Amino acid sequence: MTKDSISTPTLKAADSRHDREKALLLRAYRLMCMSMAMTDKYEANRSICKYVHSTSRGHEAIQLAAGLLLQPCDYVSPYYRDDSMMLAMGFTPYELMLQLLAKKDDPFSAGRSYYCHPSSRQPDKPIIPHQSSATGMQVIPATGMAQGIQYLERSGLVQGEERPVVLCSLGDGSVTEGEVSEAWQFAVLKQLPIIYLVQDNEWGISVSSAEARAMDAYEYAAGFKGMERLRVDGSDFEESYQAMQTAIDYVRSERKPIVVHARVPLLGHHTSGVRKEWYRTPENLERHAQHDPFTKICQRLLEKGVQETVLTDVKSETNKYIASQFDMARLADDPDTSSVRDHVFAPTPVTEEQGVRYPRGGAKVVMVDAALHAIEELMREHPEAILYGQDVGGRLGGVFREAATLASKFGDERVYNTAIQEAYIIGSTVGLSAVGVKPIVEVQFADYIYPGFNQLVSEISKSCYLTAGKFPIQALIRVPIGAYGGGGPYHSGSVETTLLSIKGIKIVYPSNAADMKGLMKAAFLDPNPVVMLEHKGLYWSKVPGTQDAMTIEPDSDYILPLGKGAVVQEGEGMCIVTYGMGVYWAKAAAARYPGQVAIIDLRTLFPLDESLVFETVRKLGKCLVLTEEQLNNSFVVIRRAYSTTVFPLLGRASLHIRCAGFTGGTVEHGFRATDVAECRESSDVDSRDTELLIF
Ligand SMILES: Cc1ncc(C[n+]2csc(CCOP(=O)(O)OP(=O)(O)O)c2C)c(N)n1
Repeated sequence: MTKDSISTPTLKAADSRHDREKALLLRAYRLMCMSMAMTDKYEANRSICKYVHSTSRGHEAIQLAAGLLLQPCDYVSPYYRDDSMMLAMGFTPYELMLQLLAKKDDPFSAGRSYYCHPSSRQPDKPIIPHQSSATGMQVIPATGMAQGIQYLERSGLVQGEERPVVLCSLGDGSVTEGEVSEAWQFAVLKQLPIIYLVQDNEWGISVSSAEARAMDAYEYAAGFKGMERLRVDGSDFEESYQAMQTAIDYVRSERKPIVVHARVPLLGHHTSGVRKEWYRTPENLERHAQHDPFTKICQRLLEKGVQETVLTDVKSETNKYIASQFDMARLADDPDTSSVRDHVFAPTPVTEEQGVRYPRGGAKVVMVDAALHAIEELMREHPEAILYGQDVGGRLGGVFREAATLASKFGDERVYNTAIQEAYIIGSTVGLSAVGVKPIVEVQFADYIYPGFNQLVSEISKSCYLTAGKFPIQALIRVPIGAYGGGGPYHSGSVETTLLSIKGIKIVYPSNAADMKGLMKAAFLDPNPVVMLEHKGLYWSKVPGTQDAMTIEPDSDYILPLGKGAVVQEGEGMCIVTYGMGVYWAKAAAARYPGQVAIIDLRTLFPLDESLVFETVRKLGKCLVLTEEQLNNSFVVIRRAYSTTVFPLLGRASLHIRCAGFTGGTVEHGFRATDVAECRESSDVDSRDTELLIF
């Protein structure tokens, strides 16, 4: 083991500890036998294993050391090769096999996910949030857990002596992912209590370390000032145990980050589906075999005076035990297919509109302030709520002043700037949510949500479903959106269709101040991830025709559930279904036809108020869908629910209109608001029994 600056007593030095060490070695040996027997069992039964799987063969020593040293108060993000670590933390082979075979009682995902993709809230073990298959992507959520723990400790929201650490485990191949860098930057900047354990077997899949990197993880970590580092031979159990003890003690006492770089051989296949002999030479396999942790641990036990017969007895007992566990798991119930739709979302407590929307004598408020006041009231009531993002801290309070004054009211520990790292901003909410902090984060412009999209898709949206409801992600993600004030191609974008393609998140798009405040409250109280799209052109009602976005400010108790649209105005002849800025374009167009045009403001794009839309369309027979999105591939056209389910019944025309680049009263290209009405007239003339798409 080499180390930067930490000093510890050596394990082998103290004779008085001889028996304890022998017992520990024997314990590790037994677990190693178990995990090896599992690898063999799975290999022999590949045809009945539901998905591809990886096992820890070759990585056992470092994983067992880590798993044995973690405490129930700790948090862990194991990766797909960490089955030995899982055994050492106390999970049974049977539990792991239930996931391998996609069984109903799989304690991690109820049969929904691959082998060794754990998640757990068992009280006698470390907490494990959702683990995805995306290599390296767990580093941001895991760092978010350490960020949350630090906040809870510093704000006095946790009592007691426990000082939890976070262990984030990953392969060497994943360290080259850009998101690892965002997480490490944040961890060293904030000095978070986290151990990054990199298991370096010198392979990605078939990509060798020589092809993939100019430096290993230990060398790379040197660039992150403030990151402590350890190197260890991860095939030697005693050395691994000592290194992990050192690392865990350091983080538990110093509350600072550390990278442990463990060199390990890869003795098994990459996965059951990608076989080692396809891409590794006999020489390479032989070189790795020389570092087999099993050979090493046997050797050490013999040196310590353990009889060889004891070792062979343990091995054969373990083989029998694993065989019986596998037989049991194989016979366990498969999931009930009726449960396949369960757990996409956790139930929300907010189902009804509550509180006073328009208090008597109340003052009018612009939308941006309605949002600000909602956040302020939430943060006052919930000390576990924090707000962060680019420029939202005290100096500026957001580029739209949408978070102005919050840092001075709640302090820099609760409201702060982050670097330009959208992946971290979004993905860290997974970790914060797992430790019980309620994050409100901001992406500065909708156009820049894309670097965070991976976290939204790979980690956030799937967490509730793939943990069978154990880890819904409570995350409120504020995103200023839309065309306003000459923003141009990178500051005016609409992203709702792209967001709507993600199953497992909710999307809110208010069009006025009262809705903004009520929906912001519901979004925060929702246990699921909610993206709040906030139109920049409506923030101050400065765009001509958007004065109605200013409303009387609702009382602090006002909450508006997600998924309920509003009838903005009644009309007899047709309806316009829209949201956000579209509401004001619709009103302007409809003014030419008094009493004729009903306008529906969707307010939430997912969940969608389908019953309101369908009832209105059924009643009026003509519908126009209006959006600010770009011309091609908007959800209003992709989603043909209205035309396929409603219009065929009526034999009437449906009309989808999309206005691109419209910046409130002026025309960049595309339509003027009045074009909407003109299109309506043309549909009366010649579009009976057809669906008309107008570009
Ligand atoms: C983001 C992402 N890209 C690609 C893959 C496909 N993939 C699965 S494992 C793997 C190699 C990972 O290597 P490493 O991190 O060193 O872990 P090891 O399997 O060697 O333990 C790749 C490329 C993935 N799962 N996720």
